[in-house]
Amino acid sequence: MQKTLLIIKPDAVERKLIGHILSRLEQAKFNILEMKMLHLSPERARRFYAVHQGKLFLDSLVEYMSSGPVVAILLQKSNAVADLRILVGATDPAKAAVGTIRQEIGLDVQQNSVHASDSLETATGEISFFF
Ligand code: IDP
Ligand code: MG
Repeated sequence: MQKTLLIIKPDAVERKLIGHILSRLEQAKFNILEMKMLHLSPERARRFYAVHQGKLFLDSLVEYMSSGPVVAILLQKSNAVADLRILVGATDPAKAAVGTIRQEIGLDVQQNSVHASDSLETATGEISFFF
């Protein structure tokens, strides 16, 4: 069993999609181990996205991720990291596969409703960032 992290981003919390996303996760057989709602400060959001230092979209991303509450969710499943990335879909909702969460509810390449850890190593770091 692997662990991974999903974040419900501010656009999805604002649109009352928390329950919908939890339901998608449970339908896909993820175990929800821990869950926390919080409002990231710009400083903390910037630390979370430190890997994107230097990217043109970073300032805008930090502003968006600290614009309202998010929900951090610790998930467990066999092959959890890769399976969650598949369920979440491509970064740009317009390019995400049919049936993925981002294709279904994402607004645009920035406001794409959810974050998912991209490797086992990243997952470990991101889980300890929140839990
Ligand atoms: P990922 O979330 O699919 O792993 P990353 O490339 O790691 O995508 O980017 C992190 C987040 O930054 C994305 O989920 C999205 O919110 C935002 N982002 C990525 N690329 C762009 C862009 O080109 N314009 C605006 N925001 C972007
Ligand atoms: Mg990423």
